[in-house]
Amino acid sequence: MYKNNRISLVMPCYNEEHGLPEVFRDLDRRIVDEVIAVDNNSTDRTAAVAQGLGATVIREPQQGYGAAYKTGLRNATGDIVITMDADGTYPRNFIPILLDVMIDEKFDFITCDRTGHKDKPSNWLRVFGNDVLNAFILLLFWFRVRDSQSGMWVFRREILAHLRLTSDGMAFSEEIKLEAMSKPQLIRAIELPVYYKERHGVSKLRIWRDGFYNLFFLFRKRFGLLGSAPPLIEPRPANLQKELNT
Ligand SMILES: Nc1nc2c(ncn2[C@@H]2O[C@H](COP(=O)(O)OP(=O)(O)OP(=O)(O)O)[C@@H](O)[C@H]2O)c(=O)[nH]1
Ligand SMILES: [Mg+2]
Repeated sequence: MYKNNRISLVMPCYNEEHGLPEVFRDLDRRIVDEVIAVDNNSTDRTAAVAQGLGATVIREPQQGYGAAYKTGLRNATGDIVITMDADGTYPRNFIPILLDVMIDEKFDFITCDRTGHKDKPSNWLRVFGNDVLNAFILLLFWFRVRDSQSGMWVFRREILAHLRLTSDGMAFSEEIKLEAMSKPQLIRAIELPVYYKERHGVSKLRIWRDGFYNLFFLFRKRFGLLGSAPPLIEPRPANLQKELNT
């Protein structure tokens, strides 16, 4: 619990037996009530390691970062959801700060920006690819994001009722930002800097393939070629929503 909010952490996990212990090493379980590890057909000991560390393991047979996230987010029960990779890259010790900003400043969605800091100088191709995708988001959707590919978000679970999330792949990361940050009348969103470390275990990112797929995805999203997707959760009944707002 944090300031009377139940907190869920959701992580997509594909062969992350080496990354998971690093995530839990400094995860404050007094704050995070529920950890959901979505095991995506791992061939290593991911599920056993996650369970041993106290996570709830959910298996998602459909391969992909987005497919794993959709299942994990549908099953999260917290008032506030935090996401991160299961590889130790995102800072667990920023969680209370991000929650403070979200709760005290009344934000609904925070996306974390890694571009200001890296433990080691990063692969230039990844930085370049991220910048290209950020530029196309500006061009096509007319809003600015510094790190469109970041995988750490903090948000009120109830906003999921307003998001149309179609991607089953790596483009899920840019899509959740497009959906959340393009509805300022409904969802108060902000991008905040965090630090980012070297990952434990092997990277699943296929730079060229995922980069072009994510670029193509932006065009398909912009021109309505993705079909529609139902929201991951039901909207709260209007009478209850009114009571909450009063
Ligand atoms: N690529 C990929 N990742 C998956 C899948 N299912 C779950 N994941 C998880 O999605 C997260 C992101 O993948 P990473 O390999 O960390 O990709 P990345 O963060 O862009 O690259 P790194 O900086 O090298 O970590 C990790 O926690 C993976 O375990 C899948 O089917 N494909
Ligand atoms: Mg990662």
